[in-house]
Amino acid sequence: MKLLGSAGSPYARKARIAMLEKKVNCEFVFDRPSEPGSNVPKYNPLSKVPVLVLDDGKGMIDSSVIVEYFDGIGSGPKLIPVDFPARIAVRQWEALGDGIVDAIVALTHDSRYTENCDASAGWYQKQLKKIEAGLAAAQGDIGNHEFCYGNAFSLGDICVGMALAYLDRAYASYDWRGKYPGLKRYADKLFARPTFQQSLPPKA
Ligand SMILES: N[C@@H](CCC(=O)N[C@@H](CS)C(=O)NCC(=O)O)C(=O)O
Repeated sequence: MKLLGSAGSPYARKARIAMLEKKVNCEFVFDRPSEPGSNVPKYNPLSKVPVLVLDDGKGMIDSSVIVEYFDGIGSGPKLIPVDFPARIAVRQWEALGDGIVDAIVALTHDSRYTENCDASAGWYQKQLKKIEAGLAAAQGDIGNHEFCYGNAFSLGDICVGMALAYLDRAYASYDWRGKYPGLKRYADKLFARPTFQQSLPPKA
């Protein structure tokens, strides 16, 4: 099995952290779909990463599906709880983390975006509002806890963590640690986790 992902993709990192947490025997291969010669389109008709190449040569797509697959075949504690209400709560955290990432991508990939562009412009404020409301909601709900949900690490922590880490990579001028000190406290511990360290992308 091979997990294909580009160095900067937050969704690829989400799947990679899940793979490491669940001790799945799978190789992570850097592959950028936009580059000529990329193998991604062979396995994902949408040409996006992550994509998991299974031993029978078939591709499995979307980080959410891949994480659930790793959670099913890997060892160690569940990333997605079995109990229904807990499962839905963790999936909500996944949706929040992924949604913050979507807004960061929409803001920073807009052709008008530069570090010095007009931050009062409507297109900028629209995405910034989503990012800030998402961060405020995460900070409020996490409070002083170590994890998003309950007393254990879960997929929710992977998703909120990869969103915060992606802010550092794609939107480095944004001082989320200063604005959301509760998230800084939470992330300091989360980022020190071995699987977050092992999946650190090479510098942009
Ligand atoms: N919902 C997908 C999103 C994947 C996604 O948007 N990947 C981006 C990189 S972060 C990508 O491959 N973009 C290339 C493209 O859209 O052409 C998932 O969770 O896997």
